[in-house]
Amino acid sequence: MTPITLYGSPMSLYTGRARSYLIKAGIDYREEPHASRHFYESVLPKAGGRRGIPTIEFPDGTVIRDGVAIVDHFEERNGHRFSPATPKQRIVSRLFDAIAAEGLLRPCMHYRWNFDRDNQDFLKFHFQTIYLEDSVAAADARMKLIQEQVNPAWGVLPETKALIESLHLATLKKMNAHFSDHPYLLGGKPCIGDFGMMAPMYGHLGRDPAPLALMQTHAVRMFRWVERMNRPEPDMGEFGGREETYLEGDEVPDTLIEVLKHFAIDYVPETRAACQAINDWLRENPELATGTVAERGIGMGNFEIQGIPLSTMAQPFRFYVLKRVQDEFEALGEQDRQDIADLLTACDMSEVLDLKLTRDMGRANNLEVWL
Ligand SMILES: N[C@@H](CCC(=O)N[C@@H](CS)C(=O)NCC(=O)O)C(=O)O
Repeated sequence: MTPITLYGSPMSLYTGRARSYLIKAGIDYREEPHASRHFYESVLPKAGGRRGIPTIEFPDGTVIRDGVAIVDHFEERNGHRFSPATPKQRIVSRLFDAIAAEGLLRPCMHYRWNFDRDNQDFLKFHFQTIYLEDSVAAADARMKLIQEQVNPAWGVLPETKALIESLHLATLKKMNAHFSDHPYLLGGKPCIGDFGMMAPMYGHLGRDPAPLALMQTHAVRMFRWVERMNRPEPDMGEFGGREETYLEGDEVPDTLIEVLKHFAIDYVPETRAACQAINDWLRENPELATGTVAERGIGMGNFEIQGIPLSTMAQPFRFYVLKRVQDEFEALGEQDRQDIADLLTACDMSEVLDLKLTRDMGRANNLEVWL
């Protein structure tokens, strides 16, 4: 059978999630840069005109843009192979996906862009590969734009450096403790949350020279998880005879609760602030037609973490992914909901069930739209 094409880049955050899924699901694919004539002429128009990666193309020419939609497509086709069946594990899997892919951009950008000596040549090469024409100048312009405009909008500033670094070192420590006991988040098999975690933890934090060295030095068991997630076999020999299954009895290990509690420090206040900023905007724009494309950022959310003030771009997509956790929760019976509420309280995360946009989002023509 002809393989599918994955348009992506080794350095890309979101390609890391889709690639790992394709590998673990045993789907035959070939990865290419989104810089060919074919991409611009045939793929881009079908991707809603948004030149984002990951985007996949099937041999029949069908295109799916967006990592969440790509994973959804294959989960649907393979009987939800990487979605746990029990309530707590289902919620935790989706919650990791939501936090990891949308809530860890600050360390990703800080460790990529603020370590010039270690990362510069490496990044230049990679940025040049994503342009077809005038690639040196195009890469320079893109890198400048990210450093001058994107990073500040995501709260990567000199005054947040110490905070970002202390939070990331604690992330490494806590995840390392978890992956010392378990090969994957929920046992002997990856779940949707593992794939989400590959977004920040591979392309940026587990591959760029400076943060990779940090992970290898401080979190070797976590580094092994990153490797494992990019291999088709279970690759968990050091755990000796582990079954390729999720933990029994809907168990969520304490080590994972510790990780979520740590993520809550940053994720909860930022999500609360973004929710308010986007809902304010929605209130001011009641005439927005159904099907209007949801922009990547809508205004700024203001909040504090450990006494440090931050102002960051409020992203509707954060809620597009978080809503999946909330929908999962609302579909459960009363007892399960109570158990989940207790679990989330233990993680300092109970608020995430209530942080909702006043308008839902859907997808049309491979773009996120307001419903
Ligand atoms: N929601 C998308 C986000 C994809 C995305 O933003 N990808 C980045 C690279 S990692 C990109 O293409 N950025 C370029 C752009 O948005 O123009 C997903 O989950 O796949």
